[in-house]
Amino acid sequence: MEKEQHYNDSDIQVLEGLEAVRKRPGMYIGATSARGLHHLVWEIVDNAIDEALAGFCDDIEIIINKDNSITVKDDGRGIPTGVHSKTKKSTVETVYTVLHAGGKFGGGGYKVSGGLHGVGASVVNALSSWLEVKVYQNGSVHYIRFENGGKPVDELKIIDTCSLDRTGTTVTFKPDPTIFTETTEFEYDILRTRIRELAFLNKKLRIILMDDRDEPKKETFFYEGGITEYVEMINKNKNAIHEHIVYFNGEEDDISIEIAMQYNSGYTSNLYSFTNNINTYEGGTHEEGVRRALTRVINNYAKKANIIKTNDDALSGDDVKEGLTMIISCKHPNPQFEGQTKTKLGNSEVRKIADSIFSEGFERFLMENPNEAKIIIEKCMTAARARVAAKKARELTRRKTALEISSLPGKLADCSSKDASISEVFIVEGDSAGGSAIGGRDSRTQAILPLRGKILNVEKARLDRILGNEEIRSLITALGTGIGEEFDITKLRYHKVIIMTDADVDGAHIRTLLLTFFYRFFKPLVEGGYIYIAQPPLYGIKHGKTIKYVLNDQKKDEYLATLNENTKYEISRNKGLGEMNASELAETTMDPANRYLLRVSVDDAIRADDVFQTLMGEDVEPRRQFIETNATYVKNLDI
Ligand code: TSJ
Repeated sequence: MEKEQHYNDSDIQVLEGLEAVRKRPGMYIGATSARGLHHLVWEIVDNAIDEALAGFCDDIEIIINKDNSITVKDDGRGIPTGVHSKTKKSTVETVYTVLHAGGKFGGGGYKVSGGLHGVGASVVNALSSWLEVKVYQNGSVHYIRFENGGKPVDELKIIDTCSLDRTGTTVTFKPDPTIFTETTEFEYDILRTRIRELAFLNKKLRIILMDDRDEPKKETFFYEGGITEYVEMINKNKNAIHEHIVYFNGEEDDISIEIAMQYNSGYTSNLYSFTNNINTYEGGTHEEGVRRALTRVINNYAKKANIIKTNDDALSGDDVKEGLTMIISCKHPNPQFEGQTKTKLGNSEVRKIADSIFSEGFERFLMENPNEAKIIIEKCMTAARARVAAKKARELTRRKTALEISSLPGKLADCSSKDASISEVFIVEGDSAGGSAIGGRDSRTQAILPLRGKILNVEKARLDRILGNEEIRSLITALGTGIGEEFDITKLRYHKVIIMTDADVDGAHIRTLLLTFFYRFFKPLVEGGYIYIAQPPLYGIKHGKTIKYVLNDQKKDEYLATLNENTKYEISRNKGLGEMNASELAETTMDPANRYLLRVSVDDAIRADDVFQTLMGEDVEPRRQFIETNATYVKNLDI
């Protein structure tokens, strides 16, 4: 009864707002998959980061609790606890119940971070079974709890005292399983990757991540050097070719730009840009400004040093980024995000600011460090020579395809459909798995491409050698899009490109190699969501004459619970796809009606690149460590 007395007209309006979020969660957090689930955490963490950027918070703690609820804690000023003039309720309650209210309270804040849609706390509340807030302020602990998708149980109340110097906000929420039907289980590594990134991007901010579930974990992320340390980490398993990590920063019209860079002996570039802590995967004006300046400054230096004599010898944008690891971080009070995934910075004024901050700093660096300058220029000149050689190699492959018109690779068992939108290709390791897959496929829409052994380590080879590799060439021709300048997504022959490897470390390794290859050479396919990972079952449960294959531990437990108590059974861990016969493979892994496919995102590809570096880099030590931590699975890995 008491509860009902709280509700008046404006309450009803508010609840309708949150109801809209529950009706169409995808509109607010992108999806209700694992990705959307983790997005909830970022919506809350962003608020704490804002408080840190405003200069009032040094420590943030994120805890995955035993029940898969999440706690986010900061030591900032605490959300204002007074009555809000518009809603006549506490600001805390307002922030959590009015759409788009987040961050706009109290004023004076420099709102720079922001989630996918920047909608904040009320959306998280709407999509949670329950959510609790504690605000520590002026010696009091203020508390409010919401239940059933954002309904306040009571108004904001003081429940305790605390020491006067204790301030901050603590939020705990439990995602609603009726909304997140795929999963409500948080993945430590997903949270870890982004939290570490946030710590790199906001130097001197300390972020602690804890996992209180079965395997307790605790890690602290704190980087005095910010993005300089980020570059150092990326290059850790590569060979840096010059000593200093070059760092520049500057600010103009409230727009600040930071750049850190270092060349390594590899052939690919690792260039990541951010605006207000958001990864601008699609680049934009900050990136364009820096790239333009990099090419110009290096060419000018090489001309002055008489290394380049004519304009024909000028270095291209690709030449100067070979082996370059670079992070660009921009903070902008009013960013315009454009592009297909809204991850491209559009503000045109940033181009010139980024250009001038980078070129002034880099010119001076080259002047003051002639030895490092020489190493860098030489690296770029070598890249330019390789570019000319690669062009010749590519012309060769092109002429060949022109002659043999539709020369699909012999190993490809193509599907009969020519409609790419319903066609899929399974990339499988080895001929025996290939045989099972061919036997089990629906030949109308499913093509099979068996690869022999491991594909080339693209990190260690230049384009001319990569194009010379047979496995890679069959992959490229099977996909149909061409590569590099010729890439044309409309020629893609299958809209699902499915990596199907064994459920063991060897399989994971090959999957990683393929993901890295796709990320490096077919990025639009990764960005467009065309790349998938098949999930072969992890276990076989044999009882009597039947064998039931199950995807993972959870499904195993679920299935065992359905068996009679005295039923005898045997569990085998599936080692290879080849161990299943064609119909078993089809039923568990390939048939669209039963299978589980994972769609690969750019984040996954970046993480794969990380693992890849660990496994394939020059350094033995990190590889040894990786194998030690994953020792239980590493039986077949030949090192
Ligand atoms: F919004 C939220 F609930 F998601 C959330 C907010 C979650 C977490 C973990 C922290 C926060 C938060 C908000 N931390 N710190 C603040 N700060 C303010 O809201 C605040 C305090 C004072 C003033 C002021 O001008 O006096 C302004 C602001 C924005």
